[in-house]
Amino acid sequence: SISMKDEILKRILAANGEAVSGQELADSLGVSRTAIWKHMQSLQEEGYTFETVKKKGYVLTGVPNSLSPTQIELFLNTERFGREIHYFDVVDSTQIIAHKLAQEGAPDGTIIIGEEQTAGRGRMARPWESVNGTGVWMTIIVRPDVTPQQASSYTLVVAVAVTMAIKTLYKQIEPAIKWPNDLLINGKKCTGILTEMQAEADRVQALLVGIGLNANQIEADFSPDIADIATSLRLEAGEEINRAALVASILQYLEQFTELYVKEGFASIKTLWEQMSCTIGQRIEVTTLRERFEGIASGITDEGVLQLTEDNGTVRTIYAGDIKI
Ligand code: BT5
Repeated sequence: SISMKDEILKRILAANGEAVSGQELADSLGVSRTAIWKHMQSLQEEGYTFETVKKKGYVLTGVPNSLSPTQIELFLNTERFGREIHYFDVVDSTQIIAHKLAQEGAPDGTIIIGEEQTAGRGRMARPWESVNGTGVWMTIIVRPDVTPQQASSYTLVVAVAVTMAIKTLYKQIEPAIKWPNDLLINGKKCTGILTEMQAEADRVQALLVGIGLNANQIEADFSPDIADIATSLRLEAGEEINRAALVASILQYLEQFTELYVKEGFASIKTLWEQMSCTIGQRIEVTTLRERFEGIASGITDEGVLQLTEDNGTVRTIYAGDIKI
């Protein structure tokens, strides 16, 4: 079971380089010595390395740079978000798996993570580059008690949560939110969000919140298509990113903000969003499915709708689209 393995790992980590004996672990956890040994084998398969000191026990010598449930649970501080984890080495798209799991009744806060995606996607079926082991390619199944119409602003809530997590862990960088679903650092995209929905006419059954976050890529990891527009946290922060800690922090902020959003609507998060946004006040070009507008991004409504003031003074409300700053 995951929790026993986590407990063993936690105790070995807490020992801070001192040896922890298998017998001691078995006694204090109330399981057999063989059970402990099996869990140690399984941890080794996940990439943890140990030195066994004769007669003394195990010393942890290395942790994997992975997003395995064990790694995430080490940092996780939430009630529901991330408490059910589906973890894969390779997937087509975590969105596809999430759709299926949501239909089968997966609980609120279930997450799906792939180390690599072969068909990662953005909005309108655009491709999303998801190189093996470098980023966070995750979908969260969220079941908020809101109407489909209200849910359209949820992407903005996610953007605030991810920004908070990044800022908290890496004080030297500050992402800016580009409406509706991008986080930029120094003008380059480090995160994209894709929110899909399963709903009835008046009730959301599930939101499938895809987060694509570039964590440890170096320049050579980006294809020529996006080399000029993409960046990673590592490139900007100048240090290796602990993806598991980052995922745990994103989940914690998202759980908090989602609660607020369900109780009080997007209006309760709007001020934070405005502070983090690089869109408001800028001259922008908006492309929607059918039209193109140009003007000043003059504000965001309590419903999360973007307002654009054209040069002739006409105010347009933009529900969805792409903007160029
Ligand atoms: C997005 O779409 O930005 C939403 C991306 C969501 C990806 C996550 S990963 C987990 C989950 N599973 C999935 O299959 N998807 C979600 P959009 O705003 O349409 O932007 C797409 C555009 O971003 C592409 O056309 C490229 O120009 C650019 N792009 C592609 N991969 C990128 C990357 N790794 N980093 C930065 N930009 C990228």
